[in-house]
Amino acid sequence: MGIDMASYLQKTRNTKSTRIWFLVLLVVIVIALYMFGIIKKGFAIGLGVLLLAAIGIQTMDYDLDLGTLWKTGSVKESRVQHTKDGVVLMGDCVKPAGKSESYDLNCSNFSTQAEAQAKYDYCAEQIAENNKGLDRAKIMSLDVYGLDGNKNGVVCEALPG
Ligand SMILES: [Ca+2]
Repeated sequence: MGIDMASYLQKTRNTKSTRIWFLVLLVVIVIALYMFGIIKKGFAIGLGVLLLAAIGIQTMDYDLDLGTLWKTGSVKESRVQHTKDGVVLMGDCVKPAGKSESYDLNCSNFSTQAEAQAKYDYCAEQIAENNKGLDRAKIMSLDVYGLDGNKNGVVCEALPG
């Protein structure tokens, strides 16, 4: 029984929904502490805002690297995402979830092949930097923005050079 519980906790500890519920619980506690007069209104509001922001971050399809966020102040640059196979994607090379995301890129977003290739190469470089030991073929197969249908490392082959 003890072991089951431990493995259950191990499994749930890092899942997003667990973290969100934990944060919601903290919000409830802050509200309760304020209602019982244990903490001051300003403090309660401050904490509440922080917790709600944390919940907002958790509900996105990526995490934020807080160190980078602190340094750059940019959410876009601080995005961190782990693919199914454990590859780390960072910053504006994070793979967008849906096609509607404003930062999703398609070949139609570029006017020349070189422009699209530059973006792809930049992300391939970033991925290599953040994932030491990952080989080139694996990076090509990731094709973060889906610009390289045949995964040969040359993107948007239909665009003018
Ligand atoms: Ca291609």
